[in-house]
Amino acid sequence: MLYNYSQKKILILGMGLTGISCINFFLKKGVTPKIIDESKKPYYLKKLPKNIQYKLGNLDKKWILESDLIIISPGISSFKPILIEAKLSGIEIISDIELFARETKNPIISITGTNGKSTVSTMVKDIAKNSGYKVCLGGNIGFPALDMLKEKADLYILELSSFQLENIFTLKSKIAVVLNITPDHLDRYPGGFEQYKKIKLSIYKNSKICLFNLKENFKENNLYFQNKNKKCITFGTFKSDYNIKYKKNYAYLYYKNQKIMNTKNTSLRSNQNYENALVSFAISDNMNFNRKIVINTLSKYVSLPHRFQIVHKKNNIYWINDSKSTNINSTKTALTNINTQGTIRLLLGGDKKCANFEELKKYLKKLKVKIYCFGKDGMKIEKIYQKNSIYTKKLEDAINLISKEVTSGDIVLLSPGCSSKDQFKNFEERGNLFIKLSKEIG
Ligand code: UMA
Repeated sequence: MLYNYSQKKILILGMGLTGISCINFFLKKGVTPKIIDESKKPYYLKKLPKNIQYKLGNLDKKWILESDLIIISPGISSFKPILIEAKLSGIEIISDIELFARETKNPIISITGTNGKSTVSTMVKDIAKNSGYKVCLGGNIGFPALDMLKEKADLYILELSSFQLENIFTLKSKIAVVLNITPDHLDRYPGGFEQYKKIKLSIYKNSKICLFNLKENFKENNLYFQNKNKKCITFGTFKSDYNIKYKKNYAYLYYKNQKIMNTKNTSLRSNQNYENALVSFAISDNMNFNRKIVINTLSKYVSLPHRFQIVHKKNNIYWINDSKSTNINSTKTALTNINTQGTIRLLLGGDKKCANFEELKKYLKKLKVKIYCFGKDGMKIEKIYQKNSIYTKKLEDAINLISKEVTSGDIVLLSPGCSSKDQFKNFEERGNLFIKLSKEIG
């Protein structure tokens, strides 16, 4: 179906990366939309092309209710009362991913999950590229989906957040995967974890091949899997189609009973990353990529920055940057990856997004750990482990304190379990500050 936007009154909400990509998309089609941002000084205002009408500071009711089509940025909740009112009055509200999906017939691989999305997306991108595809990766990874259209790729990979999935309707992925689902973004969803989960699972709605995690047990009662035209493949447990066997500290990836890869000669060194490689293998097999190319690419794969990255080592003290940890589950994973006789000096804090940090207590109990809390929810988080914890307002104050207390054999771990947005532009800025300070004072 060809969509015609020329007669529509189009309004874009949010002037971030997404909003600007939407403006450029419509201008290229000869349509001039309007845009609103709730901030009085949005960072990307400087990128707004001339002659675009805009409003800043609040969601202008008149502009919203007189529009025919609204494109909502992922950072803006679709559950705001004015947007519910707009929807009820028949105004179409969609995401930039929906716009993208309407524009291409080329195959799309869609990847979501609470953790591991960017790793799997980049692994699959590297494999596809080495297999000769003109491939493009976009979405939550930091490259807006609509900007991918300029690249004229023959295969698209979408990393999708729950925020983006909220307003997608016609996306037909060749392969879709939900890597895992653990509580996150609970401040955004009035219906709590169940609603978050339902939104994540909607990725399977129109997809041809559904790759799902048997551990998560969400196949049961799921309408999307009852369609006979869909192919379902599993990973995640020893019973799944794609599974992992551990022998002498190494992980072997299997398809059913057939060994497909030994991870010994790779730089992958955590259960999470073995599983990420396994999922990439499953996607690749279903894209008919050559297995030798898959093994070769995964063997050379280097982890993305800010994910359990050793950034400094001096006087037998390791400084590990895991700033991408924006929820409790990724902090738990980081803690299970650590083996030391010394003290783990764990930096936690930021915006906890209504998460329950009590869950972390049982992991902390097993370890020799001191926690240093900072940021918006730092004071609340500090209370869960009063045995050995301290609160400072800022990350830099906490690192200063650590530099005075740290001794040989210790590990300093930034795995905050929270969003960075209360004090930083994004998790990269938070991680970069940690790297800088660890080198200066560590
Ligand atoms: N804004 C409002 N009202 C709000 C919230 C935001 O007006 O209630 C305005 C802000 O003032 C700002 C603009 O909206 O000017 C920002 O829009 P946005 O928050 O949607 O951010 P973008 O720059 O468009 O980036 C978005 C994704 N951001 C979020 O989902 C929060 C990026 O994911 C994504 O890479 C980008 O689109 C391109 O597709 C980032 C992210 O933090 C990495 N994702 C979350 C995560 O991974 O946990 C989901």
